[in-house]
Amino acid sequence: MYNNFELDKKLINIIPSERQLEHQQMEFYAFIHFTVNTFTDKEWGDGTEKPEIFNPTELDCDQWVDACKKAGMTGLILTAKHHDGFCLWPSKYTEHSIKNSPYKKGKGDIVQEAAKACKKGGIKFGVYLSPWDRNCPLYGQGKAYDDYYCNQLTELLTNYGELFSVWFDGACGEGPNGKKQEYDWDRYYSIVRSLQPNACISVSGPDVRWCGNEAGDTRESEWSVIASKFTDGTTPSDTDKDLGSRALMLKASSAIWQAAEVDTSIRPGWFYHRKENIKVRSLKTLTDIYYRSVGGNCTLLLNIPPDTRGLFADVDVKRLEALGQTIKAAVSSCLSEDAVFTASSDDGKNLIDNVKTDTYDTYFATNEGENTATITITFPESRKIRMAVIKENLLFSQRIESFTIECQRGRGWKNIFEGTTVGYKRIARFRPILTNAVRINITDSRVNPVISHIAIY
Ligand code: FUL
Repeated sequence: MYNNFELDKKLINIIPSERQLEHQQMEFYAFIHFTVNTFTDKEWGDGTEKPEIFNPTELDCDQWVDACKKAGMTGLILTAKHHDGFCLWPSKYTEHSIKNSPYKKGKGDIVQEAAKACKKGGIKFGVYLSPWDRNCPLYGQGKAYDDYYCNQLTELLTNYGELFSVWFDGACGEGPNGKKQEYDWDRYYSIVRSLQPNACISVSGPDVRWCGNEAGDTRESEWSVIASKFTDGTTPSDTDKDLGSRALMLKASSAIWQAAEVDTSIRPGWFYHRKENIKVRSLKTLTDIYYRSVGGNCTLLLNIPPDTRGLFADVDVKRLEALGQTIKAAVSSCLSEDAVFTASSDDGKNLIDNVKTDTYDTYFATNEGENTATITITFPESRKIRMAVIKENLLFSQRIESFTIECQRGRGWKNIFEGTTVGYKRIARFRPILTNAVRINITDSRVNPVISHIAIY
């Protein structure tokens, strides 16, 4: 028996909720930062901006959705209100909104336009509603502001169809009267749960965790089973390097399921600035972020800011399309579909061939306590391989601690990849190599590995 069995048995009881699982399966979706800042060329408005300056001349949410879909995205989250307090929908509770702007002569509703475009395009929709409001005079006055915020939340959660994410930003600065607000998070959460029970409450909320940076950096070992409190009374921070290793979990007094979301922008800023047209991230950088996040047990929330016309700039559109093509091409021909899979051992009921199909309905597992496994994939003839995809069945938690990939060279085996966590999905990329067979060695796992899918490309 291996050392950590008792701890591991506890940890594998922690699994995602249905909404968390559905959210993770979305993999890659868009963030849209759009407000008065787009017109003032700023990143943070101070709330004194005049609604008259908000005037997108060619706004077309179908263009956004189309570009997102070409990139392979499955949803879109819109900043309905950023820190400046300006609302992209005609909220009943403030004059600081689109209804006092020249856009559609005050009759516009961009939350509605975006929601409709998503529905039409078949992708999901979510909202960002900044709790920090630098315009609202009630900000910093406790319940009075919470009432205001909850009223706005209720408008967004009732009038725009089903939402997949309600994204709460943790930023909490001073309001117009120099005061800070203590947010009544529990009250906000209960509104989301009652009005949009399927939506994930993201970032400053229980369902989806901020990855800890806005640069697109990822952890080598990304755990979704994480410590939420330690025995000494302290709590971990989203920016900690280690959130879920066994060594850390030994010090935890409670643990939860929370997968990481990588939020980053296609440009240096979150909002559009013309001078950043030459700083749109390269295809190589974006591809790398995609593989490290979606292929590293995270979801990817990539921001694309519309310009003053209300459209994505041409360079961004082209970059998104190229990204989508690159991602798609990489998995266009699966080399393991007709290969023979064998496993060093199994639990007698879960055949190794189950991993050929990408579903949680079937899976491969070893016996309890057998925390290692070797899966051999033999091709009908030698093939040039460059990538392996491994997925755990998250209904059985996240278990794999480490693995290696080898390929057959002559009579021996050559190590081509070493990894730690797998989780929802691990995309292992390596230098293209010609081989007859691949071996995936699960070198350590909690209790026993439960794998839903393996594919070689
Ligand atoms: C931060 C904000 O201050 C930025 O403007 C942006 O919205 C980012 C996603 O979250 O907290």
